[in-house]
Amino acid sequence: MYIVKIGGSVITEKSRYRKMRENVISRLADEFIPEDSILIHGAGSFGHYIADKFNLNDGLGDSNRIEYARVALDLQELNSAIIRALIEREKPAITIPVHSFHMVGEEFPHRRFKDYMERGIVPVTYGDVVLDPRKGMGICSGDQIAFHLSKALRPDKVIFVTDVDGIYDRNPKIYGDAKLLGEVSGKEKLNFSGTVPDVTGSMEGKLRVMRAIAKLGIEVMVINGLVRGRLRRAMRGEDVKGTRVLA
Ligand code: IP8
Repeated sequence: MYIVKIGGSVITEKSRYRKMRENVISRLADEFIPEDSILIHGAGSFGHYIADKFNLNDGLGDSNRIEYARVALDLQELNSAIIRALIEREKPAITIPVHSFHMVGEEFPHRRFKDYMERGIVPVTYGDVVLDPRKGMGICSGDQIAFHLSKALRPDKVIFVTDVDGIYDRNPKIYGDAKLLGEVSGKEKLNFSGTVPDVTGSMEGKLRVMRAIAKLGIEVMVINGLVRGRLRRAMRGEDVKGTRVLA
């Protein structure tokens, strides 16, 4: 069984509010292998833009209810585009939005994901707004969902699909001489300066989640979703350019 997490920066233009990359969504839907898989996607400019502007991760305030509702709607629209792209390719996919069933601090309800997979339907979920017992509302990132589902369902592999080839020793978008790392464990000294954190964390935080999944004994890969064929080949178990994350 595979869990695939597609980053928001792959399927949207992060600097333009609600701007999808339709051609990338179509191609990744082509490449995605539906058998025994769960798909999680990030929010990109359908979530982070408003979440950042109205501090949604700080919790529910007197005046930001409407923004929570708007982000939930925007994310449903992004999610619908992905579900539609899969269904158009005869890949049965169904959405399981986290805001509808999960409260932070409670055990993550994984059972329905399994139920759909057992029936040959791909459960698709995404980083979302979420109920929080302390601060009213908050945000649950796709990476956190990947961790919860990995812990409960023990997939063979978790593939993180990003907009770069993998994990580098420093930010490849700033440093031309950044070196792609074939493997990353806790030992390397990486330089994360210059990476722009979004509301759910920095690259450093994402790597922490990936390593937590690897610690469960699960194979974790980071690949580039903007390069044609990489997702398909990674899902077929072939060797692809990218980074293996070790515990
Ligand atoms: O893009 C964030 O999910 P992520 C969800 O997976 C929101 O970090 C609402 C910004």
